[in-house]
Amino acid sequence: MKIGVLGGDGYCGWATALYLSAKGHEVAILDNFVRRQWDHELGVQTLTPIRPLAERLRVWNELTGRTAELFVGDVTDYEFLSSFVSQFQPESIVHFAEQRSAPYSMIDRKHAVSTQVNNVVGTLNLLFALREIQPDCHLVKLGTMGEYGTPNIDIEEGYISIEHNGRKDVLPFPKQPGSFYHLSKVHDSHNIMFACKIWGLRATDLNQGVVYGTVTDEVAQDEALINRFDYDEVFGTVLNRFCVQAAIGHPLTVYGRGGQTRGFLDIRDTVRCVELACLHPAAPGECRVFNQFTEQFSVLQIAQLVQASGRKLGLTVDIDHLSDPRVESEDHYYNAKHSKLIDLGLQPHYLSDSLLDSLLNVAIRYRDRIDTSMFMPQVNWRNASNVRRPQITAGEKALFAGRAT
Ligand code: NAD
Ligand code: USQ
Repeated sequence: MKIGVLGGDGYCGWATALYLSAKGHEVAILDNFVRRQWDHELGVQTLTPIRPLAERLRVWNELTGRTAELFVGDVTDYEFLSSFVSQFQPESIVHFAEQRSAPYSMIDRKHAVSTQVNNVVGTLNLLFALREIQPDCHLVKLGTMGEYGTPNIDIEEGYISIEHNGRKDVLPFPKQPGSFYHLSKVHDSHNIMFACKIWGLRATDLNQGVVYGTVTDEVAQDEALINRFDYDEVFGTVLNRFCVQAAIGHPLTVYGRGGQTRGFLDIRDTVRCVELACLHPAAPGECRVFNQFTEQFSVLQIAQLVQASGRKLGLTVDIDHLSDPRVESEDHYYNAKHSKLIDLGLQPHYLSDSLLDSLLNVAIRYRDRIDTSMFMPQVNWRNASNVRRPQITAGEKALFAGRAT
């Protein structure tokens, strides 16, 4: 298939673009590198030294003889986005190109607004571009499990049958998101559902859980293809953060009691789920929702698993309970359905000792790049405006040290 990967310089997008390319699909990557700018703004960097996109794409194409293409630009720029759709004429578009950090969206008004403008306008532009230029193209949009929040009932895949005052209907599952970022995904979902209904577009909203891991078969083929491994308090996801903390003997930063339960998946399953969605497109006018995760854990369970694996590798791993900087339930019921991707053939990678060992080993390998000032949370949900202390990255410290001598 011809598949456009929007946000292909990012964590999920890069792994997905290479996987789809390796499977023989004709892939085009679109990105405006704004995520690299956000890292500069925050003074953070990925644990792994990622190369510039043009360089890693050239290495991939040379290594495999494929011809994955690159389009540099912003999805909130309609002229650019529509010219991409006209030129590439994709059969599927996988849309990862959003600001995806909950803490980033909670820093202050400016970051809340920029997150929602970037995400909602980008997706709205894409819906209009598809309608105008390529209405049969299947939109595979990355949503999030966090759209649902943590209701005291089972979470269905997108829709719920309700009986009310003697009448029945199937309605969108209620949404109770926990950050301005998660809210942007809810707004996207509503816009996508509406566009499918009025224009007959076809879409799959992948409500993804928290992703972990960094190595996929494709990025393992050359050091230049290495993927991101974020561990800072704004962009680092919880299991990746805990592995980096364990690698240098820093206590694991469990927020509150740690009973917060979420759906999780290995990045190797992210890429497979996306391909399954592309190969089995939604029908015209249909807006499907798949819950994209493979297992659910509480944050404390995750910390205990990392602790046990770390100890086997001879690491000292303590668990700290910090006051929770977020407003979220620390103990709650959680049971989310996730059978639709399994029905399409997904064979999950479950979180195992060997995977934790390999994640810890990646963290140990790059331990010289670990900056401990990125561990403690500085963005607090209760503040209207968070002042983040200026941070100096490990790389900058080395540069300054070099200059001083
Ligand atoms: P990421 O920040 O690593 O990658 C996002 C990419 O999109 C970046 O390369 C960025 O430069 C690009 N981008 C952002 N706005 C853009 C714009 N306006 N125009 C062009 N490019 C733009 O994020 P990720 O972890 O790969 O997440 C990708 C998607 O998956 C997001 O939509 C996120 O909400 C969703 N998701 C991620 C996770 C996770 O755990 N990482 C979990 C659930 C859902
Ligand atoms: N947490 C800790 N300690 C930490 C970091 C996080 O206890 O050091 C807790 C958080 O309080 C939260 C849970 O771990 O309860 C998950 O936090 P996270 O930062 O790993 O994930 P989250 O903010 O939910 O966001 C990530 C991605 C986002 C995606 C979401 C999927 O950044 O793009 O949408 O996972 S979901 O959680 O299902 O909404």
